[in-house]
Amino acid sequence: MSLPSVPKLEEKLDKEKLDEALIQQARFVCEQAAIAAAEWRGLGECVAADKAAVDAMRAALMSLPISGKVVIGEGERDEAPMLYIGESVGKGVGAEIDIALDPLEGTNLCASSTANALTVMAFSPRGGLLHAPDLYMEKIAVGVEVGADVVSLAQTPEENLIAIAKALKCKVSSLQVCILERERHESLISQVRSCGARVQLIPDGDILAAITTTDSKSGVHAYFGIGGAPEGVLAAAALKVIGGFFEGRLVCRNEQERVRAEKMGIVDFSKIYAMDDLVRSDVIFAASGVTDGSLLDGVRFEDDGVSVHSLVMHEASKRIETTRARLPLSHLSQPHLYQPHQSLPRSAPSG
Ligand code: VTB
Repeated sequence: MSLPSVPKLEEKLDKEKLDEALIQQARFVCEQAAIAAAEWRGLGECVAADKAAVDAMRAALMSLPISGKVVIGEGERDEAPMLYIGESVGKGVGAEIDIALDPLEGTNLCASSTANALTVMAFSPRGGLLHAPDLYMEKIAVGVEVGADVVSLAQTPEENLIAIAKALKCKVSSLQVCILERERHESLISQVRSCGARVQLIPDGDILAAITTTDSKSGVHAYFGIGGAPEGVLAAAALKVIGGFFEGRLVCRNEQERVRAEKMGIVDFSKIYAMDDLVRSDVIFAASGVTDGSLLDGVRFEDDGVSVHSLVMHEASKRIETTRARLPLSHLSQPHLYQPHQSLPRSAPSG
């Protein structure tokens, strides 16, 4: 039996250098997609906004010195022209990276210029992320203060609420659960309310909803409900770094979806995926704000450039940071759409 070798100092430093480069690259990719999407804010054009984000994200990924493979993307090769699952991105040199991406999380939010549209991406070493098919996923997320093994999709919403209240030493009536406002959640919403807990309904954006549970000042104690499976893996990546708990269970609604899942090796739809099943190794998570939101500000178009607010996190180094990049106008993906009057100051100038 051989003992695992202790990495030499140079190897350790090389790994740190590589991680640092990947963190910067992940941030750069999200910034580029956010700027492109922001040019479509409020124009009511979901498809165009999404396409702009996808094109910009792909161009940015292609410029990186990585051997990247999209494992969570915009769909499969035959239905998505770009950033499809299995697509190779990057220059084909350097680190072998698996990539989960959501170029525009909340296309409706962007098209209607409402809060919390983001661009989101995660990098992981090859094999580090569950190759989740583009199906729905039942999800539950809580912050680190609730603790491990408190909530589970194997329990009813009532059991979960009682367990959370016990862990937080509060009453169920003090709890607030974030849920996507969808018809499919009518029964879940009434179950939560009949326990006495409160419900915060959101129109879209359940990656952010899961992240919000980790902020003890947010007033949101849990996220429950069914959203996209790709968004589930991205939420798990974020919670793995910040500290929090997430479970997911794929939802298969018809034969077509079952075949799609089977092609990706998934046959057991009763399986509950813990955070470590969804994200199996080190991970870098990055997000940039497109519209103003509770976590990140939206892109600001200013007279001589653009500013982008981003969050980057790295599991191994437990690094979590927000940054504000100012990029010159030459970085705009579609300069013809740039209008200086789109500048959105934080508060109206007085006088
Ligand atoms: C969620 C949410 C996304 O899709 O996963 C949701 O995070 C689920 O799909 O922002 P439906 O819209 O079909 O319910 C979004 O709302 C849009 O991608």
